[in-house]
Amino acid sequence: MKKSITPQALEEAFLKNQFILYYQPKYDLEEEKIIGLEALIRWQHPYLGEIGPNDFFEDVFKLGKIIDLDIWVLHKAIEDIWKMEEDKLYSYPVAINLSAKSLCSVRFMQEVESLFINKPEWFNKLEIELTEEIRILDFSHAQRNIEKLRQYGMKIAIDDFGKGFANIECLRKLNFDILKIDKDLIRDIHKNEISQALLDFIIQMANVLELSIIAEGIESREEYEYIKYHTPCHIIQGYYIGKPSYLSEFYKI
Ligand code: G
Ligand code: MN
Repeated sequence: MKKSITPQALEEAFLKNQFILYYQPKYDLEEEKIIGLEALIRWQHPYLGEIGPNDFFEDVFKLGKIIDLDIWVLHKAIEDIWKMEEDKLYSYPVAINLSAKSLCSVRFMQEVESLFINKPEWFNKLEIELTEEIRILDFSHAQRNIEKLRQYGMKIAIDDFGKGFANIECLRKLNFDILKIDKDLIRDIHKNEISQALLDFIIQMANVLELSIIAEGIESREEYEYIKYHTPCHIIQGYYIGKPSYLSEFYKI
C-alpha cells in the first residue's frame, strides 16, 4: 500500500463517493470523427488530489473491494450513457475496464442482469475491456460469462494486447470482438522496425480472427501518421487525439 493511502481512506472513498469517471475518445481515421469513449476511473482523494488506478487498484484488491469498484463503474457508465441519450446529438458507445475477478463473479453478473432487465437498450452501447491478468482464471467460466455479456449486446475487447504472455491463450479460449494494441508497441512505431513487424503480424492475426483493432497510446504526430498511412488500422486512441477528461468535454465537439 502506498504510504499515504490507508484502508480507512479507501473505505471512505466508497462511502463518500470520491470516485469519478473520465472519458478518453476513440477516433476513426476514415470517418474522421470520434466513435466511442473509454471510461477511466480516478479517485478524488481529499488530501492527495486526483489518483490514477495504477496507484490504488492493488489496495482495492487487498481490501477485497474490486467487484464493488467494477459495479460502481458499471452503474456510472450506464448513467452517463443515459445522459448522452437524453441529448440526442451526442451518444457514444462507452467502454469500461473490467477485472477478471468481476467477470467471474456471481455478484457482478447479477448486477448486469438486473440492469439489463430495466434498460436493455443501453447495453449495445456498452463495451467491456479485459486485460491479460485474465490468465489467472478458469477460462471456461470466463467464456460462459463473456457469452452472456455478448448476448446482452455488449462488445468485448482484449486490452493491452502485445504486453503480456498470456494473450495468445486468451485469444484461443475466449471470444472477443475487439483487439486493443498496447501503447508500448505504438511508442515510436515510426522508427522501430521490430514494432512495425509485430504490429503487421498482430493486424493480420486480428483480421483472420475477425476482430476489430484499436491502436492505443498515440502520443505524437509521427505515430499518428505511421498508423494512418502505413497500416490498415483506422481506430485510434491516445493523448494525440484526446486526453481523458470530463464527459461534458465531449458535448462541445
Ligand atoms: O489498460 P488500459 O489500456 O485501459 O489503460 C489506459 C490508461 O492509459 C489510462 O490510465 C490512460 O490515462 C492512459 N493513456 C491513455 N492514452 C495514453 C497515451 O497516449 N499515452 C500514455 N502514456 N498513456 C495513455
Ligand atoms: Mn482499457
